Formats: sequence, C-alpha cells, structure tokens
Amino acid sequence: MSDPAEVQMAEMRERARTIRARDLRMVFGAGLGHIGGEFSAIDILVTLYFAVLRIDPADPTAPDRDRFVLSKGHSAAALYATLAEAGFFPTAELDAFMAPMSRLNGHPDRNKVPGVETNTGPLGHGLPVAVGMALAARLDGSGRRTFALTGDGELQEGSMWEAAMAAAQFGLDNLVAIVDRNGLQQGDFTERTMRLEPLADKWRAFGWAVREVDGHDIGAMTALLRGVPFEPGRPSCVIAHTHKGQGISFARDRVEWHHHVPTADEFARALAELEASA
Ligand SMILES: Cc1ncc(C[n+]2csc(CCOP(=O)(O)OP(=O)(O)O)c2C)c(N)n1
Ligand SMILES: [Mg+2]
Repeated sequence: MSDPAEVQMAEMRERARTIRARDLRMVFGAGLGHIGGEFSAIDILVTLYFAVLRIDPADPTAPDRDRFVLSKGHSAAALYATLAEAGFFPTAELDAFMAPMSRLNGHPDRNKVPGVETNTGPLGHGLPVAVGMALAARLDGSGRRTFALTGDGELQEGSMWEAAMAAAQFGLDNLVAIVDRNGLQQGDFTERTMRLEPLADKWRAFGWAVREVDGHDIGAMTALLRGVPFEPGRPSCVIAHTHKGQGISFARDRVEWHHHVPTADEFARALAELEASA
C-alpha cells in the first residue's frame, strides 16, 4: 500500500477504531452516554477532522477556521474523543468524562472545551446556530465554512426546517448539513415515529443541494465533502447512511443501544471486537 491517499484512508480507519474504543471506555467508566449514535457518527467525525476541516488544534480560536457544530449534542463523547485524537487536549483527560468537576460534560460546552464551537444537547438548536455562523462568515468576508452534524430523529424538530429555509433564502453555500441517517431515534425507528422519507427530496424542496453517501465509507465521504459546495449559491446537505452502534456486532441497529451502558461482559466483548478489527 504505497499510494499516499490509500495510506491516509487506512490511517483514518485506524483513528476511527481507536476513537470507538476510547468512547466505549468513556461510557463504561461514566456509567452514562449514547454509544449507538456515537458509533454511527464516528466515521463522519473522523472524515471531517482529519480530511476536511481547515482547523489548527494549536490555534483553536483562529478567526477564519472552519466551524463544526455537533447538532446531535448527545454524541458528545464521540466529539471529545475525536478532538483529543486531533490534538485539542490530551487523550488522558477522556477518562474524566462526566466525572464531578470535569469539563467533559454529557453535552458539549464551548466555554470549557477547546475545539467545541457551540453548546448543544437540546435537539433542534445546532443547525439554526450553524446558519447564523455561516451568515456571520459571509458578513465578515471570510472564506470559512460551517459544517453541522444532525441526527435524523432530530429532524422532527421544527426549528431544523426553519433553519433549512433560512439557509436557502440567504444562499449560504458556505454551510453543510450532514444528516446521520441511522434510521433510529431514542425509542424506535424514525419512520415508525414520525416519517422522514422522502428525506433527500425534502431538503431539495427546501432549496439545498443534496448528496447521499455511505456514512461509514471514509474515502467516499472525504471525496464528497472536499467538493462542497455542491452547487454555487445553495447550502449543501449530505445524507450519510449509517448504522447505530456500528463497530459492535451486538449493538448495531439495536434501538436500546441509544443510551444503553454496557455491562462488564458486554464491555469486554465489544472491546475485543474492536481490537480484532485492527
Ligand atoms: C429537545 C430535546 N428533546 C429530547 C431530547 C432527548 N434525546 C436525546 S437524543 C434523542 C434521540 C435523537 O435521535 P437522533 O436525532 O436520531 O439521534 P441518533 O440516532 O443519532 O442518536 C432524544 C429524544 C433532547 N436531547 N432534546
Ligand atoms: Mg438517529
């Protein structure tokens, strides 16, 4: 494997595996967390942080850095593990996830954690904030881009569609929404709770340029996300088809793993699976 692009992809897959293992330890150690939606999002986060975002962990407040908003803020552990892997803070701190006085809270806090761009957790807030960030970038005359990662269940929040309308109205082609389309929300399938399909057509009807991708294919996502905006004058939407719990065979596509905390036996088996996939 001498092709530099292939080497980079292999490195990113290895980072994703490492981040999944750290996330698993964090949730097991804290006794709280959202492994399902974290594991569906980790390949997307790795693609963004290691191949797409124009950021410098040594200078986390540089004015023209790209912005990333974790609209599905309950996946905080995955964001922390990714930020630490990228060098925003030491990986040793991850063990303090949700411990008393730790800055690694259950939902991300921009005032505490380097690399976190805005506080999220209440579903339906991150994309609206990202629209404001993208508009501000334009008003500043800055070339920085804003990327927001949303849940699919989160799209049942009306504020997401107000934000989608506004982004198209303002012609924000410096904004990218990535939908973690894992098909599950907290208690059931999205389609059984509040139907989202035809989802790509909905975003198109709201004025966005839409692409669909395998949300666990880091190579495909890298190629796609390096090509934004998809159309000049329109915001870009990527529907990333994913699986909740991806990486742990007995958690994959299982609704209870939305916030199930592994037992000691499950923890050991999951870690063994992740280690075996190296
Ligand atoms: C406004 C609001 N209502 C409820 C919750 C509790 N909650 C956290 S995650 C979640 C389900 C989200 O599903 P989805 O957006 O599909 O996330 P994913 O499947 O990626 O975990 C719910 C209901 C919340 N955080 N905010
Ligand atoms: Mg979901």
